[in-house]
Amino acid sequence: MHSKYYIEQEKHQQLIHQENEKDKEYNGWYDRYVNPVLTKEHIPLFWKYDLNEKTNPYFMERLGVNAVFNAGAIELNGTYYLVARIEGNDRKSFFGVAQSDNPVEGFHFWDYPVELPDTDSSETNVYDMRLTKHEDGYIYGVFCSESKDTESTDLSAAVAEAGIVRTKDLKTWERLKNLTTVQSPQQRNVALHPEFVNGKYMFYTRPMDGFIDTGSGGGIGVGFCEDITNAVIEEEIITSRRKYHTITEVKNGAGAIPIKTPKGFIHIAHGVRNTAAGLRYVIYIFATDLNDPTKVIAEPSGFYIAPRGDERVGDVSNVVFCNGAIAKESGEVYIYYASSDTRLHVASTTVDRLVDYTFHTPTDPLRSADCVRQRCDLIRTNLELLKE
Ligand code: M1P
Repeated sequence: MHSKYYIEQEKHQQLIHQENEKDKEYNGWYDRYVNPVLTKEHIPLFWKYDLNEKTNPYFMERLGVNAVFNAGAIELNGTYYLVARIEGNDRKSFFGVAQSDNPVEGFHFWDYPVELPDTDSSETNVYDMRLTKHEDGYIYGVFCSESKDTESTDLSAAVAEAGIVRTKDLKTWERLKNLTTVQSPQQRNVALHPEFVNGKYMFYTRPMDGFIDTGSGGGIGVGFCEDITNAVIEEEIITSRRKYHTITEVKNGAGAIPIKTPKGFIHIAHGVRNTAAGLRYVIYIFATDLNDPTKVIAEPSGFYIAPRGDERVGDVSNVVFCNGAIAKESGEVYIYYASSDTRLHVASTTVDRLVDYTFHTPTDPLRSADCVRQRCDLIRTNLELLKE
């Protein structure tokens, strides 16, 4: 064993065991935590270094890791699991399971990353797994499966599809056929609803014309299929629509698996707008009807989480992105969100607070004049109250 290993391993252990605490920022919606829950430094040393002094005299990383971010999340028997997107220095992403007994600290990776069944040699990259504990008894992982677009002369042209795996223990994964959406050539940010709807599996989709461009795809859609082992969606119904001059103007996409509350399913999604400095990704909330999950029943105005401070800088700056949250039976909610495609954070709230936020935050009136009227109404009422 190389002597440097012990020095680096000590630092690694300190990082994994460091306590996390709530940030001082207040908004009433949630608490952010000071430390990220996963970073590239959380990757075990034996994933990166050859530990043998003879073959690695300079103790160099042989297979570096560039970033750890966008994680699916699930609680099983009181343990918290994150299936993170890990990006090697070679740009390829893969998945790794990290677990902890505490939802805000102590996450450590299993000895090996996930080796998904390799069923298609044209699949080049996989990322962003959403984990659904489905009422059929399986845990499903739905992720982006990316291949080169062989019909284009552009070297960067790619095709994004939704890959589907299922498991009972996060260890043995059964690969199913990729999702087919008859109306949309490409898909990303696809997630599986946890319940059957009229006896069918329901997916949240994000129809796209191209790999980056959502083009004519109007927003987040839903679609149904009978057979999950050959999932074909004939028709996508757009629920959360992209709108002009809002946080979703360029694109949006499903995030965490919706949280079932007495008032509706609460969705933690992402919205993208353009700026002179490039795309800005924020997290927003909307709710759908318990009896008709295709129907949006609440759309609070604006963003719920936006990149802040150090979160704003990374490989793809000015991005926050969520594809995993855990809602405990006690009502506590942990939202795992990544910043700037580089690291993973947590924010904590409760179902009650989420419901209050979702159903009592005013909707976006879509015009400055109406927005200022909306704010003046709030100010007037408050000033009256302050006079009392
Ligand atoms: O780089 C920001 C995000 O971009 C993609 O999201 P979308 O498809 O909505 O543009 C995803 O690749 C995601 O992984 C990434 O965080």
